[in-house]
Amino acid sequence: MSQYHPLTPAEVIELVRDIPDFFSSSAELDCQEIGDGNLNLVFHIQDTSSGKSIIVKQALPYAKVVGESWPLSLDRARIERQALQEQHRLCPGLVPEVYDYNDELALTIMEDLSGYTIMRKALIEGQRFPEFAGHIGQFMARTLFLNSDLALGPIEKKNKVSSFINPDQCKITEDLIFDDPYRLSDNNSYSPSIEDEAEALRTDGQLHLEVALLREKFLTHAESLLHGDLHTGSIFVTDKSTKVIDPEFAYYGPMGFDVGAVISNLLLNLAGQIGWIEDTSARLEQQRWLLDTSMAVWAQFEQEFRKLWSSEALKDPLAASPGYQEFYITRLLQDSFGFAGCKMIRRIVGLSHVVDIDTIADPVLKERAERLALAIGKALVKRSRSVQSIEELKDIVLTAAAAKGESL
Ligand code: SR1
Ligand code: MG
Repeated sequence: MSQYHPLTPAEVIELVRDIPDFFSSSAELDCQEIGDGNLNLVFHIQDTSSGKSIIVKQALPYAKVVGESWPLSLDRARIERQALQEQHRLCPGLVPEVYDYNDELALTIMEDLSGYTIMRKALIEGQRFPEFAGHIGQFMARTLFLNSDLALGPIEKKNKVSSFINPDQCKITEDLIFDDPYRLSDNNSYSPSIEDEAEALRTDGQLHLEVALLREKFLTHAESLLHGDLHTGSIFVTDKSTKVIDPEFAYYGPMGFDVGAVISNLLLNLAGQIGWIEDTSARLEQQRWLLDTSMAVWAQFEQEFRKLWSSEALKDPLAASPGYQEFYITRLLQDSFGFAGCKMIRRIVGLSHVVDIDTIADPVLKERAERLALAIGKALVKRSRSVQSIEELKDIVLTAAAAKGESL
């Protein structure tokens, strides 16, 4: 079975029986393909009597969301698996465990997260997760700091950069985040009611300059091993626990790309609440929680990052230079704002949207949410190079909302 082909559920069952000490030899196994993402097959296998379960994720050699006309390298499965193992090593409670893998079949066998909910879905339902900011702040601080030049020696760092070269996935990001939204492209999709907004994105020179500078960072700043696609669909939650999955876009890039991903997805949900919570005061309360949580994500990340700087940046005497840490953190904050803005814009007019906004049934409310998300996204990009404090996030969001006639 080792030659690559997309597996059938029957083949998957055969494969997982070989994992030592997991299922008993007499177990009745049920296997369902449950993948609802853009790129891969995901199989859920369960022992029907004990309930014990496991996940098998297999990469397809093309983008499932588009079809075989968009080929993708299967090496991304190896990259995803190695990134998962690395993230699990650094944050064992925040990442599922990898049990086994087969690089030829482009598959990873890992811990099942039944009992968890996809964060995006939970946020749409109006749930809140008080522990989330602390968990994700710690995940990002540890994975980003400890894989950067601040913590690694020069040879180890370059070896890591080379094993996480991920060209096909990076090209998807370049095209879908930094290119398509700002030009006419067959990849784009949005309803005709916001054609004026799409047209404005294509003609806004000030915005284009900022996006060009952010794209340059994405292409050239190999600061750390990123998750690369850290949206709320890649995060599983319960009241007390958070697990980060799906790092198939992992590569060495600018740290703010991950931080911005988390913030942007909370703010996309904030905009989407226009269409989800009818009662005004309940909606405002949820939106305030989302804004406060976006700021708390940064605060928790910054706190943990600074702690690591004090305890771990020992290999680099220059890391203690006066002012360096402040400069580094401020630049990281600015990058996070800029990438957050780019990620909001692409989810409204680009190829791949978010259900937080896309599945709002009332077209009028959906359009209001889209316009609010675009206003916040554009303001984040345009303000990114001058931002000095996370407090400015509140001002950006409230000002953009007021300009669109939305009270927050
Ligand atoms: C063709 S893949 C589209 C998007 O799905 C992934 O989650 C990434 O965000 C990518 O940009
Ligand atoms: Mg994904």
